[in-house]
Amino acid sequence: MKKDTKESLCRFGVSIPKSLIDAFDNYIKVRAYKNRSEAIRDLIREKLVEQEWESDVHDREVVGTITYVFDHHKRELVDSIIRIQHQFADHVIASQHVHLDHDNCLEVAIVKGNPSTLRGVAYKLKALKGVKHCRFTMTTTGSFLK
Ligand code: NI
Repeated sequence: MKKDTKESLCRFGVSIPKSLIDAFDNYIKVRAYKNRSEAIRDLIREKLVEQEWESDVHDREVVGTITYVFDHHKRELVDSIIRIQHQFADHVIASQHVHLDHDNCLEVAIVKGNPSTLRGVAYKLKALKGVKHCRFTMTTTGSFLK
């Protein structure tokens, strides 16, 4: 039997103060949404992904990226980064290194696993001396979202 991939849509009415919907319409215009529906769906998905990362609510597998910029001349920094990546080899599923200039490197580590472990990896990288900036992005495997 062919699997039905098209999910039925549910319509609902919401009462919102005029000033709030005006502000929302401005929000969706700036973000290039064609209509309110996709903007609202995205906001709902965003909150559901946030909930996935609350490990005390769900112990789901999540994915994220850790982006960090560092000076590769700093003593032992590169060794420390590699040590952390090996320590969490089951969680760091890929990484990409870019030489930005003579001194600076940018690396992106793609991480997968339970939320608290991934946070731990990001915190360890961020705390290293010589890491100038570190941004941790939490996203989803997509399995629980439509
Ligand atoms: Ni480099």
